[in-house]
Amino acid sequence: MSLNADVIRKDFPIFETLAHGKRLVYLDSASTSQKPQQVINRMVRFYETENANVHRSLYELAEKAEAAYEGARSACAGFIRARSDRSIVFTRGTTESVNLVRFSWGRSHVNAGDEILITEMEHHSNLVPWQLLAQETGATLRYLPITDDGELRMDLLGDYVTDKTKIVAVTLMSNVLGTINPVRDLADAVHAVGGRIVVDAAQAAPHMPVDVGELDTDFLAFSSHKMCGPTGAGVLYGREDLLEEMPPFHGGGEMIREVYDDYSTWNEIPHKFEAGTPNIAQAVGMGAAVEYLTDLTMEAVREHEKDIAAYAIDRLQAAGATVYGPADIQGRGAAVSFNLGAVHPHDMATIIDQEGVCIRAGHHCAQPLMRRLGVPATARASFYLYNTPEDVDALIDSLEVAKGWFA
Ligand code: 7TS
Repeated sequence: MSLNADVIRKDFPIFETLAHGKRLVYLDSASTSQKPQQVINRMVRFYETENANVHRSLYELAEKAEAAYEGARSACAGFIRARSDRSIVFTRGTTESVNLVRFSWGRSHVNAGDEILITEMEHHSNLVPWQLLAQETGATLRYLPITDDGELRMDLLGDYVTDKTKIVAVTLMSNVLGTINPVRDLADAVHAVGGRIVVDAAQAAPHMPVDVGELDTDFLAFSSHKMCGPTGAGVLYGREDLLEEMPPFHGGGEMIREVYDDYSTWNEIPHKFEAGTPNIAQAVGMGAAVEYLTDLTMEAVREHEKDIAAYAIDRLQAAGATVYGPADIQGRGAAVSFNLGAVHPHDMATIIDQEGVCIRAGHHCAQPLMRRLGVPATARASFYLYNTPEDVDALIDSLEVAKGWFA
């Protein structure tokens, strides 16, 4: 089954707006996606007819709010094929999910002399938390290198996963290179030495089917706002037995069972990790986004993006751009980073904005990766289910305008 992006676009009201009087060509979905009317309507309906706090009250309205909130949790569990809703902790997004693992699992399991393994292509939010954990525990942070094509050096795994490795933290899909990583092989390697794996699925969950059982991952993080949902919501998936034995992250209301003057006992999972009033409407909106994507099927989303990314890469290369990341479309997603001769990515993004084209330029929160690629910055066009070949053509036309400025 394939997607009809022209039809899908009609679900997204933002595409009725113009950019500098021109058709809006939104190529920055790796930063944040646009939102369909179905998700917007679901949040409005929540506030108009179901709004109350969750897990506290015995009246009917609060039961409606709770059903909406917990329904979203079930939708998220189904989306990543988790066996139980108890594995789904709501957070503010990927960054908070990774930090939850850092503070809760990390501080109780990582000690001086241990090793934490990440990769050269991590986003800062799956890098800085581990750098901080290493600094506070005396553990060593190691980086699995990448090839010039932007693939992990899996041939070096034997040197990098050792009997000291406590955590491997890796992205399933790179936000800069688009690379889809062989996460299952990393999981098998770290499990063989008794360590745990944390998967950053911020870019993968919106764009391809994800199955936590197939990946055999211990933890997996993703953000609602990159997958048609609102900001302020996200998920930490954790294996139930690990979440059970982990200490709380934040302390406060909701996460306790009994509180005495000098100690407290904890609520059951996942509520142990959801202190205070959560982002209820955002979680409900995220549930609606999951339903929206599930109706289309993630297989169809992935197929559409393979087509559009392949077309974009062809046209960019024909226009003289250097495109980063794997050449084979089977091994990559639709975030396409590139540089075009002497045109600085920031100048390019500013010039093509005048043509209605939105791309991101900079280090993409991956400064160590930029150093590895030997560039200060790249331009990045990232595609999603609502992008069409017409958008690619508009990008290429706008790049010709940018080239003209520097000719
Ligand atoms: N991990 C990856 C791979 C990401 O691409 C991002 C955000 C994050 C983690 C952090 O997600 P957050 O929702 O907690 O902020 N990436 C980008 C990007 O590529 N451009 O802007 C944000």
